[in-house]
Amino acid sequence: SGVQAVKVKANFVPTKEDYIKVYNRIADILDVDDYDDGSYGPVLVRLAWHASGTYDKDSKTGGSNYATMRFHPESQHGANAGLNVARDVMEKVKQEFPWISYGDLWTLGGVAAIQEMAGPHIPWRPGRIDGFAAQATPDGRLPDATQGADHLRHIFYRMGFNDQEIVALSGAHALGRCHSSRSGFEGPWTFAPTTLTNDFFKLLFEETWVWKKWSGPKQLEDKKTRSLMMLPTDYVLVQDKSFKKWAKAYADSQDLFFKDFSDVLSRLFELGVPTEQFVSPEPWTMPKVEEQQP
Ligand code: ZEM
Repeated sequence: SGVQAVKVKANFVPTKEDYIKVYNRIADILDVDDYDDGSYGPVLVRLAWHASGTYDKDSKTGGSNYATMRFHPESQHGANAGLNVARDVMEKVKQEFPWISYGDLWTLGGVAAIQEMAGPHIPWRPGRIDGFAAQATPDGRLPDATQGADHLRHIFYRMGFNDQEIVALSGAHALGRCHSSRSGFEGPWTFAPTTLTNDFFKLLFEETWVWKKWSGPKQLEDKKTRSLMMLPTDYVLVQDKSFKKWAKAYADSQDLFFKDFSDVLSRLFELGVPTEQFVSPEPWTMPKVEEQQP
């Protein structure tokens, strides 16, 4: 009977193999013909980041645990404009794997997207639980791209990150693009926005950046092709002395960037999750599709 079927499902305890199935499903649906640069990958990374980056280390509120961006008003916060696209993509996966929590699904989506876009492994483990609208944090916890170094430090120190980690995290802007309909800004940071590289840092140093003349918010464009962009907060990474040291190190070594990016992203995606909730004492390495046995 139907009652029995529900009972069987409630007793289901997923293993690492089950999470790999979810990973593979996400990997399957990343590439599309009719969206942006041909991949949902970048916007899925942005969803995982915005779900996690609301964390405040002092009050221990926010972070990826409760996936509160599902609810009004957090879903409508200005910083989250356009992330309905990513939540809709993830919802299709949720229908197929209803046992996974939204927080686990969204962070695993970020991990799968980065790894399948040629990035490093991002150690990850499940354990986030679905929460309620009342657990959402107030608007204003995510960074504002029009601001400077003080603001970046204020926002990221609150999450528990240091200058080196702020710079490493910013390297995610090798991926994706700005949409004037979402943030007001426009354009990609690199020529290969669906492949993770250290090009974001290289371009910051190698190109001449000039203020774009347009009616939109203040952003920079590369003088040579005028097809790439930098946000004011990206540009401070080569203006502030402490940030610049790390930006140069990452421009010089993609290996160093990948190692530091992996470490800091793994931590970012676990912000706000009580340790005892995790099903395993250490994060797992989820194999890329190309690394799995056929
Ligand atoms: Zn972003 N980001 N971000 N970011 N971000 C945008 C897009 C993307 C800032 C920011 O204001 C913006 C991190 C840090 C910071 C991604 C990942 C990560 C956009 C464009 C803006 C305005 C949104 C749009 O119009 O669609 C600021 C100020 C940051 C402070 C340092 C961190 C950390 C990230 C992940 C680790 C990604 C992947 C995108 C591209 C999304 C897409 O749809 O292509």
